[in-house]
Amino acid sequence: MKLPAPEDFSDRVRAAAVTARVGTWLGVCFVIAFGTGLISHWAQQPDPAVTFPTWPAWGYRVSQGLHVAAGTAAVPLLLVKLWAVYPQLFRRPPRAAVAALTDGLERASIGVLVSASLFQLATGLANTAGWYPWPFSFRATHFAVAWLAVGGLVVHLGVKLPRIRAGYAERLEPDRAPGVGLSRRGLLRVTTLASAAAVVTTAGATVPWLRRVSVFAVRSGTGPAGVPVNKSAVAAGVLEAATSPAYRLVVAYAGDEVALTRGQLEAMPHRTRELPIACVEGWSAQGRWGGVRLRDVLDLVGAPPGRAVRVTSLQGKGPFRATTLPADFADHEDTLLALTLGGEPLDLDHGYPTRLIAPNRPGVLQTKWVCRLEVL
Ligand SMILES: Nc1nc2c(c(=O)[nH]1)N[C@H]1C(S)=C(S)[C@@H](COP(=O)(O)O)O[C@H]1N2
Ligand SMILES: [Mo]
Repeated sequence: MKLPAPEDFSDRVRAAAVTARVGTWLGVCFVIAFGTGLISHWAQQPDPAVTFPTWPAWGYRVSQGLHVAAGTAAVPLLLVKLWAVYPQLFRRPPRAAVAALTDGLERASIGVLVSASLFQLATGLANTAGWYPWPFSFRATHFAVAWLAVGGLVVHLGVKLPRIRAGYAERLEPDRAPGVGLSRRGLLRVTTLASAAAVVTTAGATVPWLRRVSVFAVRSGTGPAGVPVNKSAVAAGVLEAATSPAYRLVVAYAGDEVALTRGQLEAMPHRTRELPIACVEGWSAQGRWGGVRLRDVLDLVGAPPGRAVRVTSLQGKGPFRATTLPADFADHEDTLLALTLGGEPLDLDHGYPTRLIAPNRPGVLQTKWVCRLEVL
């Protein structure tokens, strides 16, 4: 069997004029996804050197929405880019030793870039669907491979800069002949359309006015009080403890403890705040939360401001059963122990008897079914 050569593939639309342009959009998507990915990683760090800001309240919602939209838009772009350049795989290596070495190194760097890109888009997409069919930690791995992808991208841009320039200098339709199938311009149009369609049919998970057209959005606008549910009370195994008359919220500081019933929480000064739940998986929803200020509860045990708080759930196991709330968030005016959502008593699935809701915080850290607050 004889291996094909790059010339054996139709190269009418597989031109540098096309790959340079598709590559540019792909690069833009990757830069947005990388930047917002770093923000999300920072927001979820247990003990970062610089605490994540509490302002603006919608910041994480917008940043994570952009992250998922950029990754989604990148899927058709990457597929078209790979289709356009894969004949280059069959390029014969040069004979001269030094040239063969640089050729090999360049292929290796593209190998890293392509595998890292495919890995990021595949795991990211699975994550937006709440599907984790792998044994490794999603966040740590997605973060590590992001550096491989960006490193590979920088090398790739450096090596290909002359070719990218040439691609932009080349006309899109040098050989426009009628009836020869898709033109270069046509391929670019279809690619743009596919990318836009991918975003529009999914972004309703976070952009309310896109909900009706976002047929592929995983969670949008459904759930008690119009807010989706990530993990139900049954799935978390808290049904009994959350509805038991023996439920207490224990607040602890320096050996002192106070135990509060839900009724006692309800009797405290009540506040209402508009704050989003913004899941790392890409969906988000604004809610009108009512409840008591966390700071007011901490005052009951005489906890001074400036302390981080360990927040623990009734949930027995799972990575999200406890979180540490940095001092800036614990002391914030808008950080509540929610008792109501949308004017109704908090649903069991949203964290009844009470759940944490703080501004500009990833959903994964907004602990539900809170039963213990420990001032550190
Ligand atoms: N105890 C507990 N709290 C939790 C979770 C959980 O699994 N267990 N999931 C978190 C995640 S990932 C999100 S996005 C939000 C979603 O809140 P909701 O289900 O009320 O919309 O709750 C967070 N709080
Ligand atoms: Mo989440």
